[in-house]
Amino acid sequence: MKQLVRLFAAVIVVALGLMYLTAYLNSSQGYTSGNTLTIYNWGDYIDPELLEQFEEESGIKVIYQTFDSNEAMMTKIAQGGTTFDVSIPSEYAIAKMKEEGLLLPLDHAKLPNLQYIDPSFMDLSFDPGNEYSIPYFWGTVGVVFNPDLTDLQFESWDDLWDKSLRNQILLLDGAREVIGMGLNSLHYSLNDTNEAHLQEAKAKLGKLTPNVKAIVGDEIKMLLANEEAAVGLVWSGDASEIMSENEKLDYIVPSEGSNLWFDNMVIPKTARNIEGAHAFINFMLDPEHAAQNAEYVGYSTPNAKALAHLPEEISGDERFYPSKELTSKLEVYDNLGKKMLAHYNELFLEFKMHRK
Ligand code: SPD
Repeated sequence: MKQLVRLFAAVIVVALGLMYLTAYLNSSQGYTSGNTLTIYNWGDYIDPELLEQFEEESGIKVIYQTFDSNEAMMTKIAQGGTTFDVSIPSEYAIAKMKEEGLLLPLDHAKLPNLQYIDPSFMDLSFDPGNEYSIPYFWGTVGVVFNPDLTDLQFESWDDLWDKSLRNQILLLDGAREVIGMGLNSLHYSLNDTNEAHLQEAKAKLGKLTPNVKAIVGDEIKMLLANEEAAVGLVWSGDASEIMSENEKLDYIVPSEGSNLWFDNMVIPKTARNIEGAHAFINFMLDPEHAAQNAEYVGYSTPNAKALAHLPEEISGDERFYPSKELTSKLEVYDNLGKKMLAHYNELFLEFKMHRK
């Protein structure tokens, strides 16, 4: 018994020691307990040097976690039990999170760098007045292809169904993107909710199966750059990163139309450090930081002043900074409502299972 008591006392002493040491280490770096900021972002979606710089400048310690889909992120925030201070959802997810009371309103007086955002990215229909969200990156969905491995030019989504592409296509793991591609290939809207059209898209996607090598997350970039497949359905920023690794590859947005998307910074209702969250958002809006981030991750910045800091080969590349004429032909995802979004996810799951 005495031994048990001694063991218990020893465990308590070690635990207290560790707590003291952590608090000391944090305070010696300028952090105080409670002065942390928990960021919940997509994978591969920030230059880690910027996180270090923010920590140094603000004295706030960053805790960083990632997600791989809007759906996973929304579920985690809605479940509660988390303390995320900043997250970066896409437009339809922002509309849904607003509707479900999952976001806190922003104080624009604490975001002076908001002045640098190109006005065409402000005040969009999913968040009028940017009451809850601030532009981070934007882009399109399209096809990246390797001309050494295929002769196709990919003007149309239908090219993906070409027999020569057997086991040669990688798809990004996104329900809206894959079902949207099926709908667009049939000349339907990627926000279509007509059940007959959705079933038609599902049947058409089923016929794509022999050509699909894998449905993957961020590793799609490495696989395509290493020429493990000829073609990928990707977000434009990933295409830009792949192409900086392997210059042979090219990116197009098919002629039937595609998705124009916006990822914005928000403060979820789980936030504990609202002051710090505003400081971080403002830090990321600084033109030099926004340019550094865009150059690192390969995605397109909505920060007009940041563009001036980017090399012309990036800011002038129409594949990733397309003209207003092209973007006006693209569709932004609508918030289709809880039931319809769940239905899209179900159809996507069935497509994935059908492949096995
Ligand atoms: N590495 C992942 C980057 C995430 C890009 N978000 C695109 C969302 C489109 N709805």
